[in-house]
This record gives sequence, C-alpha cells and structure tokens, in this order.
Amino acid sequence: DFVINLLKHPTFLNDTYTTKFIDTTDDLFTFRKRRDRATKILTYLADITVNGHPETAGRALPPAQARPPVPPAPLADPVPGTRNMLEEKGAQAVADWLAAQNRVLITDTTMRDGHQSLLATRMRSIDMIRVAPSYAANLPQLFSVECWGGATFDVAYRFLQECPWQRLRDIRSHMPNLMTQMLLRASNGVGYTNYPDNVVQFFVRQAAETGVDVFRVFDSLNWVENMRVAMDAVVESGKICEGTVCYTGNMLDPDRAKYDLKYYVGMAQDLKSAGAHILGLKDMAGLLKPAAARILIRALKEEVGLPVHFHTHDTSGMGGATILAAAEAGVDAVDCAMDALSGNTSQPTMGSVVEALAGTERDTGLDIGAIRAISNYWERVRENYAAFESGLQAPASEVYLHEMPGGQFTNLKAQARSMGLEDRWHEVAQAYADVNRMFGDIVKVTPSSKVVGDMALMMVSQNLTPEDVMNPDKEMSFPESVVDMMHGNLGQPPGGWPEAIQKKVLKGETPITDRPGAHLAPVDIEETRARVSAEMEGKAVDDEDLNGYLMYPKVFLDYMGRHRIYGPVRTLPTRNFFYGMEPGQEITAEIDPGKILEIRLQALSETDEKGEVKVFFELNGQPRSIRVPNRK
Ligand code: BTN
Ligand code: 3PY
Ligand code: ZN
Repeated sequence: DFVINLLKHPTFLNDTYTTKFIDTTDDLFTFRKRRDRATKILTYLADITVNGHPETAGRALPPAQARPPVPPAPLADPVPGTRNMLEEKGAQAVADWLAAQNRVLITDTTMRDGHQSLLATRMRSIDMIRVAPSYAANLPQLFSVECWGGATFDVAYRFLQECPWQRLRDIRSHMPNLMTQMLLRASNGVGYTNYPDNVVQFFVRQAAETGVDVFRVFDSLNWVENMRVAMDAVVESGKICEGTVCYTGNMLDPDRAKYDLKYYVGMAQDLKSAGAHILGLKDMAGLLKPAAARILIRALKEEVGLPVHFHTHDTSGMGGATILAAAEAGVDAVDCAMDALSGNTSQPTMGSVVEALAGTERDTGLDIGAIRAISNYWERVRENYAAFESGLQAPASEVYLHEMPGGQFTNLKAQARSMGLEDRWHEVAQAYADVNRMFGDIVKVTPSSKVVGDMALMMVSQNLTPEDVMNPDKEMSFPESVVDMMHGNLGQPPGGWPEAIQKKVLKGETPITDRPGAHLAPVDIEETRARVSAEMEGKAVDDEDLNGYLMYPKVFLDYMGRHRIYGPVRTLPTRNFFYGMEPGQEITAEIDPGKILEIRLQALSETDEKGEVKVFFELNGQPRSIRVPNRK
C-alpha cells in the first residue's frame, strides 16, 4: 500500500520530490495506517466467524429472521432541553426548576439500568449512539437519560471490548439538549471496593468533563460520611449532585423498625446538608410498596425541601403502582425504561406510566408516539442480545423475601447456575435473606449486595444453616468479601456490625470504624501514568485511560492488549460482533467519522494441516484474506 501511495502521489508524479520526500510526506502513510485498523477488525471478524464468541457459546441465538434495528427519524429539529438549562443557568437552577414545575419528569434508564438488569449489562455503545439523535429530537422533555456508570463501566472494557469513556462522549455529542446521568457508588466509584479519595475525585472530574450531567451518588450501606468526597467533587465540577437514599426493608413493618420513616427523613436531611441539589430515592430491589411510597415521599418533600427523584425496579410487578402513588404524593421525577427493555427486574414501563398520567395534573409532557417508535427500535436491538436473556418468565413477590437488587438478581442466578446450584435457586433466595439478618439487616446494593450474595452461595453450596454460621464453635472460612466488609472496608451500617458475627468472621483482627478512605494513601497520579505507559510500550496514557486503569488495573490492561490485536471492534454491528459473518454477507463499519469500511465475507477455506482456516474478505472492493486458528 505504501508503494501504491508513493507511485500515485502528485509530487512523485511531477518529479518534484527530493530525498526528504518520504520523511516529510505524512499522507503516504495514511492508507497504511487505516489498513492496519481494518486488518485488525478483519482479524476479529475472521476469528469470531470461525470460532464463535466465547460469551455467546451455548446460549440462545437471535431469531433467524431478525431485521437490523433502524432508529426512528427525527420529528423536528431538537429543541432546548434540560442540558441547555444546566449549561446556561447551572445546577441549582435546574433543581429549583424541577421542584417548581408540575409535571412528573421522566428519566430514561434503558441505556444503563435497563440492560444491566435484563441483559447482564451487555448492551454495546453502537446500539445506544445510533438512537441518541431520536431521543434529542423526539423526546426533548425528558429529565435525563441514564446511560453511564454502575456496572456498565467495567463490562464495557471486560466483555464488550470497548472504551466506556468513548461511549459517554459519543452519546453526549449525539444528544446535546438532554442531560446524561450516571450511577456513582460514592467512594466505591464504579468498582466494588473503596478507592483513595484522590482517585474518586479524579474520576468525578473526568466523568463531568467527558459528559456526565447528573451524578446519582449512593453508598452501599447508606453511610453519608462515606459519600462526602464524591458529592463534594460533583458539586465542584458544576454538575448536578443527586445525593441518594437507598430504600430497604419495609418501612411500614413495625418488626423492622431500623429503617423507618424517621431514618429516611434523617438521612435525606444529612444529604441536603452535604450539598445535594436533588434527593435521589433509590429502591434498587423494588421493595417500596405504594402505601409506603405515599407516606415516604410526602414526608421527604415536606421535611427536607429538595426535589425528589424516585428510582425503582418492577421485580414484584408492583413498580408502576408505586410510581403512581409517588406521583400523587408529589414526586418530582421518576425513572422508567423504554417499554421493550422494561418490566421484571428492570424499571417500570415508560409508555404505560406516560399513558397513566396523561391528562392528569401530573402529565409527563412526553409524546407517546415517540416513545412507541423508540421502543420499537429497542425491541429489535434486544433480539441481538438473546444470549444474555435471563429466562425470567414472570414478576415475583419473592423479592420481598430476598430483597435482591434488580441489577444483581440475574447475575446471582447465573453465578448459581455456574456453581451447579440452578435448581436450588429458591434456597439461594432464602439464604440471601438469612445472611441479611445475620449481618444485622443492611442495605443491599453494589457492593454490599455482592458480599451478601457471596455468603449466600457459600451457605447453599456447603449446606450450611444460619445456626452453623452463627455457632462460635464451628470453624469456617468466610468469603474474602465478607471478611473485608466486616473489617469496615465498605464503611459502617446504621448501628454498626453485629458483634458476634463480626468477631467470628474477623478471627481476632481489629476492625476499623472510621472512613475507609482515611486509611488509604493518595495515589501518585503522574507516577501511575508513567508506569501504565511503560506497560503499554510507551503509548501515551490520557486521563480517561488512566481513570480506567485506576478503577480496574487488570481489566483495563487486558482490554488495551486486545485492542492492539482487534482494533475498533466497537464499530461493528452487534450481530456480527457476537456471531461473525455469513459467506456472501456485506456489512459496514465507520471507524472514524466518515471513514467507512465496506466488508464482504467471500468464503472460508477448509482447516489446513496447521489447524488454520483462511478467511477471504473483500475490503472496500479489494480482496483480503486472514488466517486464524480453528480452536473448535
Ligand atoms: C472477551 O474476551 O470475551 C471479549 C473480547 C473478545 C475476545 C476475542 S473473541 C475472538 C478471540 N477468541 C477468544 O476466545 N478471545 C478472543
Ligand atoms: C449498581 O451499582 O450497578 C446498581 O445498579 C445498584 O443498584
Ligand atoms: Zn436500579
């Protein structure tokens, strides 16, 4: 290719070149550079076509007749939305406006919690970015679009071979009038462990810069002390700080008085003092019942004085009813998922909530036709993720027993399956409830929910009863995550840890009772940058990459290693990313704005004596072949 570029170059053809020509003429190399990335993508496609994708092996296939998803056309030019208000007037002005207006405003969670809770977080960026302009044009009345954070960050690197920062940047630019929203686990960032304060601060600053407008900040034990570093960083960035109370238990049950109305109002007041612009009420398991919602939301509105943003899951089938009760009680904003990715462990159904409130005092102002059209797009998108469906057939009141978060439910079920405990799922559910009681009745949400899940799986797989676990004379080794939590490394639950179980778990070690972050030395950011750069053969490490590394060192480096081999595979259509190509099929991949690869798979050879298959492509009309090992 270099030779072709050289021979065709005008300077070369004019005979005006000097001996410096090759060194000083960069565009001689552009074709070669482009071809390198194309070769990487072809290598990936060849490999997946021959060997399949490890993540979809043995799982359900998309329907054979599935048609590609087509995003709805814009109905008009985008009109200004909440993002414009944030840019022009600032975070406090948006919060004041939210409290003063009468509609129930809606956050669309499809691009974060929706697929996290239904499809094991496996939705790829391309499926989101392509529909973002339809949101901007057709649903400009949305409060926000939750599209980042929670489990999506590490899953992007780990399983989808894509950069979460690029996803954020692209969604942001394709949806310029709507606020983006993320879920931030306070001092646990978007990870499962407490990070040093300066890592949390660095992460928040970068997220704000790359494109997050609303930060929903929660702590997995509802410990406000452990939320301040993250909340302060959000406020300082000029973005919206949604300080969040996690709802657990049953507020109206006098036998579970730990989490009563007074508890929630008190925590909400603390969050207001800590600088929250908006109060988040996060019902991660879908436990808040309509009658309790009426009381709780009215009290929060009257006694705290912040606008309230309610999040729930429809695991019980009762989520829509709770949203309507919340609307009656004066909630300001609620979370829904687009119909096609709603219900069960996901959020309640947006179209149905919009219909239920239409023509009432709390009309959402959203165009139901636009919602249906976008939902039809998601319906097609979902077909390509058949391998990640959980098989959950119906809502279930069992959630009031186990209290698992919607985002954890299907994950834990898959974990149980991989341990051979699939047919003992209801025992796992009971064990999860038992562990919660033994741990003192705690908030269960990432990462505390993972700890409870680890312990529940251990009990079922080793046939341990709660009596066995509590018996001080029965020796046992606890999961590492349990030891870590009892040590105080995720912070303190209200009232502290129950002494007996803590003593047994810690085997004589002394726990901490102050902030875990106070025990972690700040990370030397520039020293880390230099070290990561050295690990990547001197490649420049920008702040986004560095933040990826600081959250998940190994996951990030593994991603970068694969990126070097496979290139920008995020640009492939989802069907081909997971299943490769059929002979005769033609696809396109836009690897840079306007730079489109046309890829046609011609044929596959037999496996040769070296165990390799030769895969014949046409790339932008030119024949190309790639050899890959047949690992099947
Ligand atoms: C993953 O590791 O699951 C996501 C990245 C894709 C890895 C590629 S897929 C083709 C090849 N075969 C494997 O088993 N891994 C790589
Ligand atoms: C997450 O932290 O990922 C959650 O979804 C918690 O609900
Ligand atoms: Zn949720």
